[in-house]
Amino acid sequence: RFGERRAKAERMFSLMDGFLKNDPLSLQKDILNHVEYTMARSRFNFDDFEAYQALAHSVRDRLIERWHDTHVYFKRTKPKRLYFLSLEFLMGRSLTNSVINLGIQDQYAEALNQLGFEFEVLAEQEGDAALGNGGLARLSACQMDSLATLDYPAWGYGLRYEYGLFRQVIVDGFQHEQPDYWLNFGNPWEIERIHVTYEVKFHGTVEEVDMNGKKQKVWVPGEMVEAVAYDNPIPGYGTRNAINLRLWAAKPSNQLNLEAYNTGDYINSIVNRQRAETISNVLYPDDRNHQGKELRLKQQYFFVSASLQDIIRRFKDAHNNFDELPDKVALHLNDTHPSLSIAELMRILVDEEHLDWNKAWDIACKVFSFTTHTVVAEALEKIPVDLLESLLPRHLQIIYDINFKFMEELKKKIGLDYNRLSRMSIVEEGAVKSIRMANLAIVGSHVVNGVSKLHFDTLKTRTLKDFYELWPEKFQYKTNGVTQRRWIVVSNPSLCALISKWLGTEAWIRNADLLTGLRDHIDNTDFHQEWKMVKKVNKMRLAEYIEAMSGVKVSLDAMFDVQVKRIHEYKRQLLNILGIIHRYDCLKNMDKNDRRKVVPRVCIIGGKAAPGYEIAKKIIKLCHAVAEKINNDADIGDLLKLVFIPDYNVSVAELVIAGADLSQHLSTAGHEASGTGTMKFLMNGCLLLATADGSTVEIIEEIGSDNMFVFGAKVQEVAQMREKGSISKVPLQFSRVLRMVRDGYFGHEDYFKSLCDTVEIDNDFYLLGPDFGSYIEAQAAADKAFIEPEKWIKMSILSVAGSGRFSSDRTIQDYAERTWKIDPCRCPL
Ligand code: AZC
Repeated sequence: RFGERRAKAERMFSLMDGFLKNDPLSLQKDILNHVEYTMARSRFNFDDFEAYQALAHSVRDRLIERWHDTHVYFKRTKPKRLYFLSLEFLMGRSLTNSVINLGIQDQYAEALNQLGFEFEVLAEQEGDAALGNGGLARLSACQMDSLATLDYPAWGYGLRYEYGLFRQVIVDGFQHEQPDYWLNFGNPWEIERIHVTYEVKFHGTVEEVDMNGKKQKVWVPGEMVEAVAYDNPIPGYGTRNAINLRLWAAKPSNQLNLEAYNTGDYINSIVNRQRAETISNVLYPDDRNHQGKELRLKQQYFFVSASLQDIIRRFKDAHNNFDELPDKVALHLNDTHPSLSIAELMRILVDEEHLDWNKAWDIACKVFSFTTHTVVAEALEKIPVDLLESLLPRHLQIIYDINFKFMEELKKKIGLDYNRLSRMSIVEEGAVKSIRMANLAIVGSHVVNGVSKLHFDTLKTRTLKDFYELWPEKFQYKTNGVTQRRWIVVSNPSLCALISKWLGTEAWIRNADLLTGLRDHIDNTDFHQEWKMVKKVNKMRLAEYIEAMSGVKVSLDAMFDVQVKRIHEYKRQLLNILGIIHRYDCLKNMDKNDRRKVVPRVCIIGGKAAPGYEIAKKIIKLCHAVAEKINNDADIGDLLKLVFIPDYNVSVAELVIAGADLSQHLSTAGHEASGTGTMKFLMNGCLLLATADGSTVEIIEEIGSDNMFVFGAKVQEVAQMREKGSISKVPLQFSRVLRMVRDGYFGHEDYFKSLCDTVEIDNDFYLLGPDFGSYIEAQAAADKAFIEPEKWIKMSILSVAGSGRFSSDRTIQDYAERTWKIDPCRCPL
């Protein structure tokens, strides 16, 4: 039999002529084959979208080769693996990123040229994969890119939502949400694995059975759903490795409910089965508030159960003793969303693998690590006990058991300090008895991470103080990073070429620390000229986009000033808009002579508001109302424009960030855990106007506060100001612009009333009033710097030169060494 198998393998091997070839002619043949055999279109008649799809399929073939080899290699060498569990991944587009990471961009460009197509034009046909909300989700995507590039043996696990984050449509200045049915036209980047499926159980009861004289809990489920795997290859740059992002979709279970069929209700039983699919249907569009929704909990457990079954199966294929689990598997919880994994792993180890509780717990704690992305304790997830009891009865018992043991241990350490015990308990006894997911994650993990130095300090001294005092050794931070592959190489090709030229190497694409080399040319005027040209080209692209989206023509001489991110009160887009009103007001009161000295501005704002977040939606409307007034004021002309870019997403970000001169990061100090937009703008030579919050504090350390515009209350001051009340510190200009809004200068005064109320003196939680004066000063400093192009360009160069530390490669390496304890595993060529 062995001989037979071998002969078969040899024959198959001889039929394949090695790897796919990457010369332009072979690429052309492959693309045309896909036009004909995959798209079923005629080779003489296909449009740009079909060309994109055929192109994507040819890239996918090449990805699959590497992805296969990488798996085989991991399987053979059995390294310790990392499993990155996240309910959200904001991948954006894949085409350009893939060909760049595969190292075959030029070949493709040439191949397409000869066929009469332009690569960039086809790339525009791709829609975004938007399986996430904001910072946390894009961070996961950047980290996957770094894991692949640094050769770590890692897999990502997530959910394959049929509807990604809603599409934002603006009608009359109001946000409307439309479904993002991103799979409508097929998704060439995924591989459906119809044979990789697992049953996921819900509801039912827990029974106790006698097993060889030992009592054993058995969960008898009331509902079953099937999880099907969809694999998304993630290629590394400058390596053959391509890792996997496995996303689960829900399908009706194959375990037929025979009774329903036999009782004759055939139609209804099919309809009921079909309902299973709703579990993975839609991404919750709320990025901060996930409290107590049954479907959300179902999604979380569906995800956790499928992923853990898959992980444990793979572990058991290669190892036969669970003692080895912590040496072979690291499970990372990206925020609290996958925290049920801890209870699930305990259930598997104790109920199914019959390990003793203490042993299982010891293993679990060694395997899990956790990163929190939030600052305020109130934003931490809670699940009502009633809900959990009905949906996951066995897990509730396990969580109670975990908590009981934890409380016993805690009492031994801190005595009967009931206040503290109740704060730290996993179970919250309140009006609604709930499970605190963060507490579960902390208790069950061996490392708890913050996402910036400042965030870490906040966790230690405020949010997680009790836990920090108990287990200081558990707490770490890894300052976030973003991938320079996506945020320079893919999105800003002209800057990429310029950097490589002046550094004399492309090595910075794998080692961003080399960007500091740009400092060597800081006084070179040729370099400055080229730098300026690059920004100009990118501003042209952005100006065209703005005109197409909003009809507003903008001047390239103006400073492009951008604030793009989710709309939140703490991110203070309202401060920006009030600042713009102030600018407008000043311009209106200026004589001609003075106006001549003014730096023209194009203010660009973009971002989505959670559908139920009233105040955020009012901010969007206010932005449009103000824009309408300003943009139609012929007297002001090009001196000031305001545009709202609708439907902000990853691909829009690529365009906007590359074309920005100035970017704004205005969170009230102490509220932004990190912020990663800062890093993307920094890498693109855009100057930052920012509060000393989150990642900005570390950016200041790296490039110096004289290379950016820092303003506003510091973290320590914020607490004091809130205590004292801050009436005396609110400048007159602030009251004046607020009055303009209240008095209906921009119309809709009734609608904006509640928005204005949020920043009235006694109500101004995010301190817009007290920070207004220093905000206006920082804006003036930016204007002043902009009229000295030499100075501005140097600041811009120094921003990029200092951005190396904010590469996700650095973050991932740090996680690998200090948290996950994994080593690179590089698939040989
Ligand atoms: C965000 C934080 O708000 C942001 O400061 C941080 O940079 C980012 O995570 C990555 O760590 N948090 C979220 O996006 N949170 C959710 C639930 O979406």
